[in-house]
Amino acid sequence: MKTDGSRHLFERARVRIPGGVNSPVRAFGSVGGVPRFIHRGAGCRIWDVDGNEYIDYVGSWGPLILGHADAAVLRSVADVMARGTSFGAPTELEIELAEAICDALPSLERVRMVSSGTEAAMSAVRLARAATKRSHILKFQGCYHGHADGLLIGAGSGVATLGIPGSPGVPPAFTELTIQAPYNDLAAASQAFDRWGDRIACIIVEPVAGNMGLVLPRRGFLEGLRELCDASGALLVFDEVITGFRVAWDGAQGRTGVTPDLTCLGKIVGGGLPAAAYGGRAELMDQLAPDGPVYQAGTLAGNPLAMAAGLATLRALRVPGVYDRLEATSRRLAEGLKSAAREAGVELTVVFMGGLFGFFFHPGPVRSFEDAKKTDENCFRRFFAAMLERGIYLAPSPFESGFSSLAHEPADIDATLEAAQCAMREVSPGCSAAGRPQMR
Ligand code: KE4
Repeated sequence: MKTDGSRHLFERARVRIPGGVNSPVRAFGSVGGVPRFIHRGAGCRIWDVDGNEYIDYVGSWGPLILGHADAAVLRSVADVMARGTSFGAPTELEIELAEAICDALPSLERVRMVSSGTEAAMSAVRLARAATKRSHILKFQGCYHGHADGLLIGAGSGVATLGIPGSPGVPPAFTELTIQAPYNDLAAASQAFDRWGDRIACIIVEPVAGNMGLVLPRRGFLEGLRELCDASGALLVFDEVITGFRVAWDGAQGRTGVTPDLTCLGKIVGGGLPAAAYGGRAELMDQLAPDGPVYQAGTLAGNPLAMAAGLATLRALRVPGVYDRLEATSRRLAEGLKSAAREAGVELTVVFMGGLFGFFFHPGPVRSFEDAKKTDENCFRRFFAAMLERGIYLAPSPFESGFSSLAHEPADIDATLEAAQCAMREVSPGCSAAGRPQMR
């Protein structure tokens, strides 16, 4: 596959942009090779600067659930853009999107727009601390809530421990108020409350975890977190930046029946433009400035273009059968990958829910970050390269999820699974059934 154009652009990018990218995962560090510089996208496909075509399962990491350059989204953005791009003053579009979000998620009486999922999670945590007058928060290993200092926590041990900085530049003092426990480990979460209970302001959790590969909540896990919060006066924050409007119209909270006190949203609500949100009951959200004392602000929060793209996207998702269709696509992908692996003698664990799918080169089950780290990363790297060579663009890391869209037609899935059968056969000699590379 010709990649000279991407290679030259990557070299040029590195002169002025750290690592040549504006977000680390795009540099292909986990998989090697030349990150593809994209020229254009349409539907479920993208084309790089060398003219190579790919069926895309990243979709800008989740926002493009309708596919690239969706006509209705582009039309909405163009109509709004003709009247100006941003005012730093309220617009009716912000009200319309807030009303649409609150209609979809009954646990949200109020919602505040921000410009990234990081801002949404950071602000929700600040609000939870203010509302409870408590200092500590509990998160789970392998869950990612953006790069705010107090949420950038190093991989922890098998029990509930106070966080250690996950990045240079984050002083220990900034993470000592963050408790971390293994995902799906209710006992560890309970121990955290035994130890820090009346100091815990909130639990923040991905109700379906999409940042360690795709890991589903075990039966009773989310319900147990709800009970721990109710018993202690802590708030339950669902980070639905990935799952919101992706696993169901009413998100993971709708699918699981567990109601959080605050919800973070992102990605799809901006329809591919920079927008995210957080919301919850009025008695919590009304504590935010300007009505309340809890400060949070943003120059481009509620930007009209992003509101237009988000509204057009939600309008297209509010059609009966959309999520059945999305889940059927994800199911076909997951099951097709599973059978391709089986035919090639490779052990693969597959997961899917709504417009999300994931796979691990590991016999499974995968219920935590510790489990996920047992995936055969070498096998993933070679499988990723083999699929990319065949025009299939997967997430360039074993610890991310796959994103299906309404633009992925059956013929695209057929093509993907045909490529997967060849790729699995190609990589199988180095991937053993136990998920460990055989002695070569
Ligand atoms: P952003 O600040 O990147 O908009 O959102 C942060 C965030 C918050 N919560 C969850 C559950 C998330 O998945 C994210 C960001 N997701 C990653 C992909 N795993 C974005 C891709 C990237 O970092 O480039």
